[in-house]
Amino acid sequence: MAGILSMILAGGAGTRLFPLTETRTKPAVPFAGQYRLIDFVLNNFVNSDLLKIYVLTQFKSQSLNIHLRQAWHFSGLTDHFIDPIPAQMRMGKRWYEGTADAIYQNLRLIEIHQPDQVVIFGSDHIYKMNVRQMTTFHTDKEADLTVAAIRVPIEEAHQFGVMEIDEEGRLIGFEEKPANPKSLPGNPDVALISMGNYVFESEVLYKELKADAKDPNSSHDFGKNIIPNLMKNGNVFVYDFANNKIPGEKGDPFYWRDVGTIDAYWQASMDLLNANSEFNMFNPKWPMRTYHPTLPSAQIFKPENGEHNQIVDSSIASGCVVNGARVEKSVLGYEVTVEPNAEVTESVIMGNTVIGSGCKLHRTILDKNVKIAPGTEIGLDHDLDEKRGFTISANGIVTVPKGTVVGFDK
Ligand code: ADQ
Ligand code: ADP
Repeated sequence: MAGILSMILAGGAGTRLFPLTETRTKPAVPFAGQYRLIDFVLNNFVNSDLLKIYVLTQFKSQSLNIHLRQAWHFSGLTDHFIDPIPAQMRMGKRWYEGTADAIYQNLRLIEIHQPDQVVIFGSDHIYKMNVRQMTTFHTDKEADLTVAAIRVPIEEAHQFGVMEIDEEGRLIGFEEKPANPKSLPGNPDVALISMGNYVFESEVLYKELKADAKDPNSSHDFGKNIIPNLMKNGNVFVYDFANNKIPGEKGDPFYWRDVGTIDAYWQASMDLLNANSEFNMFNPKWPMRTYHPTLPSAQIFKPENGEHNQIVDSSIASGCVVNGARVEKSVLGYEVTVEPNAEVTESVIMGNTVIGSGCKLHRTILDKNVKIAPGTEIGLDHDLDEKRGFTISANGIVTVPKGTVVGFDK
């Protein structure tokens, strides 16, 4: 049956997010307590009623695969699926070389389904998008390729594909990660950039990928090769994210964050902790699905010594116990215990962690399975944190790797 086939690129190594990506691929990095990064794009597809989805994986995909099975597996109708596809070296003894090569090596899947269009999205961003509005725009324009676009401050534009369009929205200029990005006409402070989300006519995609595979000078990447080539010879349009409408949305509908670095990841985590958060997780017309383990509700106890809890502007997942502690502007993922007199401020605690009594954690990310001895301080003395082997970001966020035990005698 013809229609739309969706392919999600989920193979990113995420080197700039190290050490959070030491044991797992970037789309599997936990976020906002109960979620993983890939949940955001998958919710976009499912809420847009696009339910034929392949998730292309490559590096360290074990925890992503398990998450997909636990959170996103459905059975019944055989033409509705969310299937992880591991890299399988179908085109020779090599892993995926670039994003276009990841799709090229899986062209067989497109042949099987014979869709009219193939929708290809990345999986590293926090945003909501009604993907159907983009595919409708693509069909109305009779485009070969449509690229989703958003405006960003000019100083951030060098990290992205920077685009120029004509009055009709046709792509007339594209530079992947330029040193000197072009601004929007009449607006020197802002650039129009690619969100890394594409809608292709199947036949065009097929032809372009076959030709690209033969080019020995290509990096086999959508941003570096396929888009600039097709722009010269084809009908390429730009879908402006500012036109996207989410039903019932109360937050900033154009919130979009690339959480590619520790600082961006931390900031996006903090963004969720306002009563009027820019990114609204509470829209019943746009449910945010994920995996929910069998855990009791979070418990806030007053311990016997009478310490009081002080919890403000925070997000606390199931299985947590806060025992007479201060938790401010922080995310506690599944199964975090915070003991009496501890202080956790502006921090992200991913889960399965004990923070001992009297600890102080400030602007710190604890990956999963960390144990902190009573009285330990993290995030207050960066020299000490560095000596302990923790990572300090440009903006001073301390990240403690998965499974670290801090402060206990060896
Ligand atoms: P980048 O941010 O550099 O640029 P890239 O590393 O190409 O993005 O990753 C795009 C997506 O593909 C991510 O979801 C990633 O996980 C996945 N991916 C990366 N390598 C992969 C591989 N080998 N196999 C499978 N999946 C892989 C892109 C565009 C820019 C655009 C930004 C927006 O090239 O033009 O501006 O995304 O963030
Ligand atoms: P992450 O730190 O990314 O959450 P985990 O090690 O917790 O990674 O693994 C994620 C998921 O995979 C969890 O549901 C966990 O129970 C499961 N898991 C991890 N390793 C294995 C394994 N070897 N066999 C079965 N399940 C596993």
